[in-house]
Amino acid sequence: MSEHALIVIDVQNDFCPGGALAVDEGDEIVPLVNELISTHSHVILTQDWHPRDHSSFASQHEGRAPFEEIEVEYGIQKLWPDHCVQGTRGAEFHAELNVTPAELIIRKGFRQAIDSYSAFFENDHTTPTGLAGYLRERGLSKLRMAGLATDFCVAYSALDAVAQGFSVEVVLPATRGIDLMGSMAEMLGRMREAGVILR
Ligand code: VGL
Ligand code: ZN
Repeated sequence: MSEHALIVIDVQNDFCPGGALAVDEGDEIVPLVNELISTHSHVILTQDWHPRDHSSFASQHEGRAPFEEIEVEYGIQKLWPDHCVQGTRGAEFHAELNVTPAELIIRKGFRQAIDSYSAFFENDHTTPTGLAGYLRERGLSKLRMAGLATDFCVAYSALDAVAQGFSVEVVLPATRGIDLMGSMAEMLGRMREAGVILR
């Protein structure tokens, strides 16, 4: 068993084919993620968990369409199709994901007015989710990440984790990206530069 804590990011129906914000081949990572889950003694899951009127939804902004950007208090916010609404099927984990061994499920994006890509901080980069404190109290300093989407929630989680002093590996074959306007290349570059190990 690996001593790394495995953090499985947002393997939820809405990010898989047929879902509201489908990532190409998002479901294809599930067997590999399950293999990682079975070889790690500490498994943490994250779950994107938005209220129905979440401010990151284009539907909440008159005249705006998904994937446009708007300016908000904490900077630029990309607008998304309604996705991962609390209590809906789209917000549930993929049915084949082996969630049983998870020690912690961390939900994010549940505040109406602020989005949260990272498992560590909301998009204002100051509101913590509590994950860093949990990991420190548990003595877990080496992290390995997999899940969806490579260039959003996985990347921002990895960047925040290194900034918080954790060592971080991202298992790329166990991730898939959205890739909007070059975001995949950009975020892979930013992760590499920050010292994230890309496997
Ligand atoms: C995500 C966009 C909006 C993700 C979540 O999990 O990468 N992307 N909400
Ligand atoms: Zn979201």
